[in-house]
Amino acid sequence: MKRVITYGTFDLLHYGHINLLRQAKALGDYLIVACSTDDFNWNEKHKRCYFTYEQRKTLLEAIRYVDLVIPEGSWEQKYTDVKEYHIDIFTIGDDWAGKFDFLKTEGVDVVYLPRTPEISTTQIKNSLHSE
Ligand code: C2G
Repeated sequence: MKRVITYGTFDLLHYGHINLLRQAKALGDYLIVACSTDDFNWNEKHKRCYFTYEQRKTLLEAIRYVDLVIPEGSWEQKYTDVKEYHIDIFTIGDDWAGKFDFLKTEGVDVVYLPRTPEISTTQIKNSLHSE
């Protein structure tokens, strides 16, 4: 039973997120998604989400590839998460390539997946504003 984890905000859920989650699940048998809390988004990523954490969590839990959603409240929790959830593979989009290689020292495979280039939450917001 290979256990996979990935992290993200997943605001205004779109097909780029789904592509990522489908590929993440295909790496193993069980996929955990650590969804950034509203505080973490604002304090650490300076992102103000359209949907609240609870709304984003509900959306993620409805995706067939996702087995469990947990909160992401800090950058550092990855160290403890991979132990607590017995993770075999950490994965994330390749816009983060190289940033989480330190997890290899925790005995975790690190896989950067290809990001879907033409779509982003920011782009969706901007195109809606310009209409
Ligand atoms: N993603 C993607 N293609 C897109 C947009 C996003 O593959 N067009 C991927 C990102 O690479 C990431 C995931 O979808 O793996 C979630 O993206 P975001 O919500 O933007 O997450 P991010 O702000 O990158 O947060 O600790 C890590 C952070 O929480 C990652």
